[in-house]
Amino acid sequence: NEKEYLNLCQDILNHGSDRGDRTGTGTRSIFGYQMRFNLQEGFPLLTTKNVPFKLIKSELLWFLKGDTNIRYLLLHNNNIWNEWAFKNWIESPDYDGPDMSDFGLRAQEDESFNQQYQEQMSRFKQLILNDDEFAEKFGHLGDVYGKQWRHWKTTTNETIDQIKQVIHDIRTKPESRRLIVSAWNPEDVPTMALPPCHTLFQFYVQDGKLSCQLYQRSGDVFLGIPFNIASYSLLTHLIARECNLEVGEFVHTIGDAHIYHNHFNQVKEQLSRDPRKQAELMISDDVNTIFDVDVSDISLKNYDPHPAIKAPIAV
Ligand code: THF
Repeated sequence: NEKEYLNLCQDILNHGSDRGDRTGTGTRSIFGYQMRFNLQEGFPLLTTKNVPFKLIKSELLWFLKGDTNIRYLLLHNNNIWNEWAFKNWIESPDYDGPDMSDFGLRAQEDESFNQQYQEQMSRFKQLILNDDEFAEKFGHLGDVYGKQWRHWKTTTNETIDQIKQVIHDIRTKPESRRLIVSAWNPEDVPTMALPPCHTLFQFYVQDGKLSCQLYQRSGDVFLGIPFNIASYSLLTHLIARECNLEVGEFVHTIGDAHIYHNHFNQVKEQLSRDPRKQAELMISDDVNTIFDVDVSDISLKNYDPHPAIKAPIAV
């Protein structure tokens, strides 16, 4: 199972093209790749490095709540989306600190700048947590996943709850070939902090088992993809439970699958490690519906990974 991921890494290192990218970091990339994870064999959280599952849980529950404000994530000690909200603040007239343009790259190259950046970032986080008006103004990432999944806006000013709809359709028309949720809304793309990487997913029911395929337009293979695999596998478990089905497969299809140049050493370290037995996912029996599931209702049994491997995120 985990071999699927390790093969992808090796394939990019061996056969990828070195390319520039939006973030200025540089990547090695291939186009069009598919991995399959049989969810009956265990939960596909990577074991060749420690992947922080609690961050994956709170991010997915944040999407499922239809929330697009990072305040919820910060309340759960989840910092993975901070940079994108921070960018809105430092580019606004309200920002009164030192120049933060291009902070992602400069923080990695210049230690004295990095200190300034850390100071501004912690000020930003405190404001989001403690100042309602500030959080309302700068905590939103635009019309990202939560908005499109739960409150897709129509031309007639109604909203479509794609998650509720797809659950209803899975229950009533399991053979449907239209069990789709789309996060890609061309009208909203220009105002999103980051246009959705996980563009569209589709469900499929066979022999009482629910499978899910994700089309991801762009994948940061070292940092993002391990999160995405676990996140959509968890989503498949949650939706299956809601529909009284077993889990089938998670099929992960990626457009531009890339490794950032400053992640190469980390990937090689990871490839030198042997995968261990997969963890088991546990969802509390107290959960009635996935719309009121809490982070504490979801846990892993027997997750025994190799140590974490640190890497800088490209912004
Ligand atoms: N931008 C880039 N360049 N890569 C991405 O994967 C990505 N995401 C989201 C939005 N923009 C992206 C954010 N998802 C980490 C993991 C997922 C993220 C962002 C950051 C990360 O740094 N993970 C660390 C642990 C971090 C921690 O402990 O706080 C890790 O080691 O896994 C694609 O969804």
